[in-house]
Amino acid sequence: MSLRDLPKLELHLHLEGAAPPSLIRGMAKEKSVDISRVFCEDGSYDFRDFVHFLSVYEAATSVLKSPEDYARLMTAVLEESASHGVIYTEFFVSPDFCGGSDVTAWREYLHAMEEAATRAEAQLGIASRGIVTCIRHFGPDKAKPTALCAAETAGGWITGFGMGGDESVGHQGDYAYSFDMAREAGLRLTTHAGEWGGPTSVREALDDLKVERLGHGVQVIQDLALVDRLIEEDIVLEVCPGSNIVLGVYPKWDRHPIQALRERGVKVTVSTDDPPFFHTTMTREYEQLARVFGWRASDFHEISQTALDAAFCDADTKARLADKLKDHPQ
Ligand code: MCF
Ligand code: ZN
Repeated sequence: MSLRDLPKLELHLHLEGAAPPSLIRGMAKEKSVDISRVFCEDGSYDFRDFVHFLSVYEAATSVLKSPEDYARLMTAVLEESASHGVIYTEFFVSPDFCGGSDVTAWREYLHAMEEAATRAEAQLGIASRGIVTCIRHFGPDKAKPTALCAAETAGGWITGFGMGGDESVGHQGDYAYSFDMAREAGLRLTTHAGEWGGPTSVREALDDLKVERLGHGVQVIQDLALVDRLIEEDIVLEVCPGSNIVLGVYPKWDRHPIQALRERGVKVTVSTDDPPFFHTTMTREYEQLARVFGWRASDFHEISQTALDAAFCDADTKARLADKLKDHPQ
């Protein structure tokens, strides 16, 4: 079995975080922007810890200045994902980085991204959707115009609303106004919780934001009663093991709780988060899961089915993706 060829669904991918360093370096050169501090000598992204990662992410993103830049980025990322067998991707996209959460500017960026995504689907057979994402450490007031951008562009390619960033800042419930606005606009909801914030953050995400999926969510393992609640409420985890190891949430792959969560009955999916930052790809995540936990084709098929069920896309798209999963022998 070639793990690279297995059909994959990825529910947790930050668009700028998936940017190949060569693309960002090239754009910086074209625009004479000095972002040398973003890179190591070997050309990869350079950061020390989680908080530094967030600042390097934003510095790298600062060279993306126009809708055309975002179209180039979208094309490059979808080509790379398709080369790893990905048949469906959900992107976290941030109006804060695309025109400062001004709705008119956001529509232009979104149009460019959507066109690139439609082209990639026609040429490479990879489908995608967007989750408008507010950034926690920018604070609740910044999240409101972001949620307005989400509500104004809901339907079509934008099917979800979420939150990323530094979980140690404030509480999930501080963002309830924005999540309520997005829910009323018909968007599906997810938030980063239980990456750093432990079970308390997970509980707040469920109680105060009423999300149906959790970005990471893995620290729920510290509270088995809450694990039972995730199972009862059918909450799906967007687990990004390679990201957790590089950022130091867990020290080593064999200490990662993905397998323990799965064995207890939690619905898990697998994603890369910000692949070039974490020196990973979907193939590499699969290789590590096979090596460390002995996952086989049937395990990968199960998580793909979970991702398909939890995907924020329409029934027709799901039916097409289900056919692709069925076509692949186990
Ligand atoms: O999942 C990783 C680490 N945990 C939290 N947040 C992020 C991760 N990768 C990117 N982010 C955040 C970051 O604040 O999402 C934003 C970035 O600015 C982009 S959303 C398109
Ligand atoms: Zn993330």
